[in-house]
Amino acid sequence: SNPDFSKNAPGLYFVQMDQTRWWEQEIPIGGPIQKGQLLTYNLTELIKPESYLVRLTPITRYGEGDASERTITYREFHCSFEEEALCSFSQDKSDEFDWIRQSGTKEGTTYTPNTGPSSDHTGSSQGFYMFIETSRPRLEGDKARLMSPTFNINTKSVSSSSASNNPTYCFTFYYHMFGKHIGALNIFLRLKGQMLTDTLIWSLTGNQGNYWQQARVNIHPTTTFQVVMEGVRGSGIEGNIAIDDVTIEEGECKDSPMGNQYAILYFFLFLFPFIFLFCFYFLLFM
Ligand SMILES: [Ca+2]
Ligand SMILES: [Ca+2]
Repeated sequence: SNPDFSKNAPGLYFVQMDQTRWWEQEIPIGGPIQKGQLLTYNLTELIKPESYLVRLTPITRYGEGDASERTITYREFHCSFEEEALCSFSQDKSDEFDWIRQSGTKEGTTYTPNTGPSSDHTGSSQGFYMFIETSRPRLEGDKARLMSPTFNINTKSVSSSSASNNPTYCFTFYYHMFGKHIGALNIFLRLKGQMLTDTLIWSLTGNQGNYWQQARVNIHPTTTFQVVMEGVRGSGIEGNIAIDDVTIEEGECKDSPMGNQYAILYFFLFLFPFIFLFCFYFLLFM
């Protein structure tokens, strides 16, 4: 007999590996569901461990069905702001204004000419990014803070030779700061110990040109942490600051792969005349 989900909701249980506690959530189902229908559900309250064990139990009118389990592992956080859920980034409520999610096409948004990117970091005008709108009623010095989801530190990955006992993470993002009234972009590491402490880990002020650039910062959180991205309004309306493609990865920041490609290219361009001369010499005189 076909299970009937219409009366009850499947139960979703998940456990953070290395911890013993199960969280339990009920997934609300709007109406009867069809065979083969894809249901999606976002787990939002997670703090980042190495992996989760997720168990899904259907609850039908006849009782609980067979549960299925799956382990979900991830080591890297990446947010390109393509989804409205913002990868569980959240807006600070104690500041003056909010970051806005927008694509290069800027449909349905107010737009100050000559500032703000025409495409997201990937070059797509359909791609989304986050930005601060600095036209009225914003005033100089107004701040908008965007807070990352909360991450657990992975104490197991620490090498024994390391002097400190805390793992290193590489935090990267792309920024676009173009306009004559650009204020500042400040990045804080927020430690969520017994007290909240914010430490400034990166800051840039003023016009940086009409293109996306990447910032890379090694961070050394000692406890559960968030990264807070703060845009500060400058002296006028041409000061939209945009960000995109935020990542947090275990380990130290590496050189960008682009840099390495250029290094290899320059190496061969440098060698080419010598190779050419050698071949020429070989053909003529050997
Ligand atoms: Ca994007
Ligand atoms: Ca805000």
